[in-house]
Amino acid sequence: MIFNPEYEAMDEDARKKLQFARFKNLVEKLYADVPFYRTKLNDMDVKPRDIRSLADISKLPFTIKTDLRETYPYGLLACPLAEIEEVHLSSGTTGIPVVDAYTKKDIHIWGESMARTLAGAGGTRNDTIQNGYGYGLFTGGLGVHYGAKTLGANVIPMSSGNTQRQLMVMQSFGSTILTCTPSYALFMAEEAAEAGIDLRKLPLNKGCFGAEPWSENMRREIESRYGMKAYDIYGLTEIIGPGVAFECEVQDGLHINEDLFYPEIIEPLTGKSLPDGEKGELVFTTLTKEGTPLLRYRTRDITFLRRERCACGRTTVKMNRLFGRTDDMLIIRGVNVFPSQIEQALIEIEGTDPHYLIVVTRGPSHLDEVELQVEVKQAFFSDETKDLEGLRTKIETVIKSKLMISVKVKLVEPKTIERSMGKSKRVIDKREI
Ligand code: DLL
Repeated sequence: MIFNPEYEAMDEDARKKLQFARFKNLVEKLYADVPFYRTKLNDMDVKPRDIRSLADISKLPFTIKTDLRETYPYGLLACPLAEIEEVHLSSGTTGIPVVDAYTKKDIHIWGESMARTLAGAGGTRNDTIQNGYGYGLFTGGLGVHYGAKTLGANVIPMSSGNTQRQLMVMQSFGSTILTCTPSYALFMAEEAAEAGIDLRKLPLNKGCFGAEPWSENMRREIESRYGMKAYDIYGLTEIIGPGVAFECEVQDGLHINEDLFYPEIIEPLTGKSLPDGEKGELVFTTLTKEGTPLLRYRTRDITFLRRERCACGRTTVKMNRLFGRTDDMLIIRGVNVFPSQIEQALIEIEGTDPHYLIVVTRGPSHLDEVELQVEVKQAFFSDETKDLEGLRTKIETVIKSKLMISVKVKLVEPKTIERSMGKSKRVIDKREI
């Protein structure tokens, strides 16, 4: 079912006109209301009146994660603070979070874009949606929640974790749609098998999975274990959260809600625009956002765009499943982590050297495990009274509280982690997904 055919199955010329009107409006608003953007446009000698077509977007500056960090928390606000009714955060490179501030209309549009997403998977008001994305600052929980409400479905706000209870609820309430990270879906399937629950016999028949990389292999595995259809959904906090793009029942590429988020693909090194079909970095301009609208935001995600007639009837452009990122961001159990954040935490702990190695694996449980190897300082190591166990626990606690991920710390002797003459290798990612 197409949730909003007026926009999702719109004639392409009409959509282009709509996108242009919204885009022009955005540039005017940013120039008038956000000093950060006014300065950027002035520096490039561009004025809102120079925007005469969508193609003129290439005259405008990009926005990058550092810009968000430098303007934290409210420097990019484009409306009075009193208009903001909700704020979400996700990890930034240095531990300064990325902020998305939503007005009433932004929340309404979030609900709309997520209702489209759930309907893309075949969801209707008759569904019971078991929402296993984390509720809180992470956008997954509330994003799906608002979408379910807009769709008119029944939503069970489980949040992530508490697997035994998830399985109990799934059985008692006959959940028909599961939403969570794909790795958590597989973990739950393992637990169900151990508890002797045959998921294929439950009413559950579809799931919307995203927030981390996953593969066709994982899709096949989830589909066969649950006896359901598994759909890929994509989004990022900076733009809105989930609701940016989603797979339809054809399961071949993700439809971008392009009346709301204008996509471009660029060559990461030069910033040059690339044509449809060519792989590069995905860039979004928010077309309707009021709280924290963004111009040409560089997502660091790599994909290509596909403009083709889809059998589902939607006319929106599709993005391919992601190929990876242009930066070193890791996603550990759905939490975004930059190696630099780990380094920052270690610098503050006495007794350690900033030489470390992050080894990520995905065990038989399908959940991510992190071993953090840390070099102990020579002086600490030769100290008779050294308390290695205390130091290990301390690092684990600090990382947990600062980065919200659990790691297993392995302390190693000074100078044992391989040094590099160039870019040091901080991460060994052994996950096969
Ligand atoms: O992960 C929003 C979301 C929630 C999407 C629930 C889907 C479902 P962030 O925490 O800001 O937001 O992380 C955004 O996660 O730039 C991608 O690198 C990655 N990501 C998100 N969806 C997918 C996906 C949410 N379907 C970052 N496949 C993005 C691969 C994904 N990577």
